[in-house]
Amino acid sequence: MKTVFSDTQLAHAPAQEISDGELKPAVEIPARAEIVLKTIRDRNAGEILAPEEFPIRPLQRIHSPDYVAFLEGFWQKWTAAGRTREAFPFVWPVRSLREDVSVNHIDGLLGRYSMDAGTPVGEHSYKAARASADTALTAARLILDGEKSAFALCRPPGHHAGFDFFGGYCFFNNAAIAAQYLRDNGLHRVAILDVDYHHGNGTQALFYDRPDVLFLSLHADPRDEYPYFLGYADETGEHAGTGFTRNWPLPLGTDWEAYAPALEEACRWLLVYKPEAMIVSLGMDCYENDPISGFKFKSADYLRLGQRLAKAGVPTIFVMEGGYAVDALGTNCVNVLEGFEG
Ligand code: 6XA
Ligand code: ZN
Repeated sequence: MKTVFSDTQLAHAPAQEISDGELKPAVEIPARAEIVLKTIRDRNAGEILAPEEFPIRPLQRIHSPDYVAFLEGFWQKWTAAGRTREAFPFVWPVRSLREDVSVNHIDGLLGRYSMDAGTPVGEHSYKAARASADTALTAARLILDGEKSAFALCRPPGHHAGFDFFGGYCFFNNAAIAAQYLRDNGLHRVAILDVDYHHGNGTQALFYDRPDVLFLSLHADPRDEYPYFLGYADETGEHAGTGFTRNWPLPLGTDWEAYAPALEEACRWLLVYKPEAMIVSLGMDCYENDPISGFKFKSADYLRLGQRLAKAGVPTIFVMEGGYAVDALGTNCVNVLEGFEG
């Protein structure tokens, strides 16, 4: 399977993040991509290509132009305000505050365009996130050109990012951008299967009222896990999209044996929907030693995951999302890709 990746994606290199009431070393770091690349090379898991540079248009099919412009101009505004370190939002237009006002101050803008304080924004975040989206788009192009599978080694990740907000380490929703690109280039039915440990709230919301992109997600129960406010089983789509979103919230401590039946159900929905292509939002954070997660996958389970996904028989783009046990990340990720290839 071909892998797409650009060194520009390494430029987003946060030092610290806010978690557990302190500033801790960031976990969504360049070493994640580097270990995956190294493992692909060591195991001869296929060619590694640089992405094409796409114009801004495919991103703006998913994200608002003002949000994209905010990210592009962010560092200039931040430093003009005298700030020198990476940024964290801290005020949001929640219930009873106004989202329709256009604020000037960078702290207001940060809150307007984010969902959490856990996502550091730095000097190179925009260009790295653009390159990450280009990586997903290039993988989509490979599928349109007839490849049966492709791996978009995306980082920063994407599935929490919404129409006009970043969060959960995500800036541009790589999987959604790829799905929309497939739709805009002749495919009629696209499925997104999100197997990251966290619910892909951004992806779900972007396609919630649409029947042309099926969204299926297995994840830790949001009652007990980030992002807390979306990903419940009663969310099944709305308007024309009614029935085209499905969520399987699973309890903390879930292992492969407990996960597999939910995955079978999701695969049955795929079978019914008959997508022309599938995008797998591939997080490796269900792993037992993941530092921020609570599932119990073993490395061998990632081979099983790849094998099961291959049985769906659909052209597939793997888009990397989370997974923070860096030492095992390469093994777990390449296990999926090799399991898929058989
Ligand atoms: C809170 C946890 C962010 C989750 C990131 C992730 N800082 N999402 O892996 O899939
Ligand atoms: Zn995750």
